[in-house]
Amino acid sequence: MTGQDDAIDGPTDDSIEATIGGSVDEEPRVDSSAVDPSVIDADGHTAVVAKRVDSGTADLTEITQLARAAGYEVVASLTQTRTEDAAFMFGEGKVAELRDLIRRTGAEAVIIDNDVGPYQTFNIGGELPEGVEVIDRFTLILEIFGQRANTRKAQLQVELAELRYELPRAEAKASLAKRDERPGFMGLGEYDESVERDIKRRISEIRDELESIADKERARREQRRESGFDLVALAGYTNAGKSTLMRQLAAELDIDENEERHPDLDATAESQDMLFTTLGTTTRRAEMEKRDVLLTDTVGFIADLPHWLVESFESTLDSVYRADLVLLVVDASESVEEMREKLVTSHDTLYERNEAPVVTVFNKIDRLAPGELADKQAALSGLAPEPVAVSARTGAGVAELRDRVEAELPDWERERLMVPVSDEAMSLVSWIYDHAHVEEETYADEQVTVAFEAKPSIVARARSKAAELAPAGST
Ligand SMILES: Nc1nc2c(ncn2[C@@H]2O[C@H](COP(=O)(O)OP(=O)(O)OP(=O)(O)O)[C@@H](O)[C@H]2O)c(=O)[nH]1
Ligand SMILES: [Mg+2]
Repeated sequence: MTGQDDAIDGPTDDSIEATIGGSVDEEPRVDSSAVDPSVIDADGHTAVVAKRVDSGTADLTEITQLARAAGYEVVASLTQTRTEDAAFMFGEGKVAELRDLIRRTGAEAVIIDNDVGPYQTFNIGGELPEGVEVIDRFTLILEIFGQRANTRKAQLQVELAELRYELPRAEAKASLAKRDERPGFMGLGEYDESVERDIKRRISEIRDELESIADKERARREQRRESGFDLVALAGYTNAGKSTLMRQLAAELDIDENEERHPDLDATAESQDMLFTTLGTTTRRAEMEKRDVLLTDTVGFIADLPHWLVESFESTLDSVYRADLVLLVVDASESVEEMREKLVTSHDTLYERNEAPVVTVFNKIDRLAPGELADKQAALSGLAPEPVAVSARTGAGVAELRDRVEAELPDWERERLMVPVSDEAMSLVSWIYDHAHVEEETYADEQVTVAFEAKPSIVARARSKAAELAPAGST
C-alpha cells in the first residue's frame, strides 16, 4: 500500500454553490461509456465503475478487479477525461449520463476510481436514482478489507481506517448543520460535534489496542531472532504471487518443537486470482540449505491510497519493515509499464520505513515468451537491479532464489569452541545445533570441539555459555 496525501475537500463555498448550477468550462474530452449486455440481469450486487482522469485515457482494469474482489458484478463502465469539477468530480453532463446508465442497467452502486470528496459524494448521490450507493476507491478497498478481516487486529485496523475516513465527513456535516442553524437553536450542530468527539475517542482507543498488539509482535520477532531465525518478508503489489511463492519456499517439515512459540506458523496462505486475497500476516518456516529462515507473507501494496489508510495497517506492514531481508515480488507477466508503476508504488511504500535489504523477484515467468524476460529486465534495471526470475506456480528458479536469499542475509561468523565433555557441554552442543550450522563435532582427550557458523549474536551467546563451562575453552 502506498500513501498520497488525502485531499478530502473542506467545506468550501465553491463546492456547495456549484451544486445549484455553477458550471465549469469543459476541456476537450476522451469519453466513453460501455454496457456489458451479458451481465445486465445478474443477481447480487451490481455496479457501474467510473473514473475521471485529467489527461490521457482512464484505465478501469484495476477498479474493476477491486469491485469484483468486493463481490460486485460490474455491469457497465464510464470514463471521462477533463479537469476535476469541484461539485461533481465529473462534468455535470457526465453525471447525467451516469444516471441514465444506472437506470438502464439497474445497477445498485456506482464505484468511482477517484478521490471523491464528501461534498462531491453527496452531490453525485443527489443526481442518481434513489438508493444508489456512491462508492469511491478507498471505501471499496475498506469494504474488501472489512469482508476479509478475520482477526482482532485486522478488524481493529479496518475500523480505524473507517473512522479516519469518516472523521472529515462528520466535520463537513457538522459545518453544514451549523450553516442552517438559527441563532439560539443549537440542536443539530451540537449533536454533530458530539459525533466528531466520539469518533476521535474511539480512534484513540483503537490506536492504544493496536499499539499493544504491535508490542507483542515486536517481542515475538526479537524472540525469533534470538532463537537464530532470520526473518524474510514477502512484499509486493497485490496479486503479484506472494502467497503462492510462500508455499514454494515453505518447508514441508513441521515445526512441532516450536509450535508453542510460533502460534501463527501453521496457518496457510491462500492464493487466488483476486486482489487482496491476503489481509493478515502468515509466517512459515522456509526450507533453506543452512540458515533457519522464517518467511512472512502479508497484505499487498496498491497505488493511490491515502496515508491514513496505510497508517491504519502500519503494524501489519511492520513484518515487512522490520525483516532481515525483503523479497519484493513483481508479476513479470504484465507489461513493462504496469510493472514499472507497481515497482514505483512498492518502493514508495518501502522507502521511508524499511530497514532491510531488498531483493526483487520477477514472478510468473512461466507466462513469458522467449526473450521477454531479458527485455523486461533490461527495461527495468534501474528500479529492479539483478532480479531473480521465478515461477511460483511451476517452481522454476526457486532453487536460485533460495541461494540468493542465503547470500543476501547478513553474514554469519565462524567459530570453534572446545569444552570439557560433561552433561552441560552436551546440552551446549545441542543448543548450537539448534541455533547454528555445525560444520564439525569432534571428541579428543575428554574435550569436545564444535566448529560452526552462525549469526554474530548467536556466536556471542555460544561463547559466553562455553566460558561458563570452561573459562579458557575458546580457541
Ligand atoms: N501463471 C502463474 N500464475 C501465478 C504464479 N504465481 C502466482 N500465480 C497466480 O497469481 C494469482 C495471485 O497469486 P497470490 O499468490 O494469491 O498473490 P498475492 O501476491 O499473495 O496476492 P494478494 O494476497 O491478493 O495480495 C493466483 O491466481 C496465482 O495462482 C506463477 O508463477 N505463474
Ligand atoms: Mg496473498
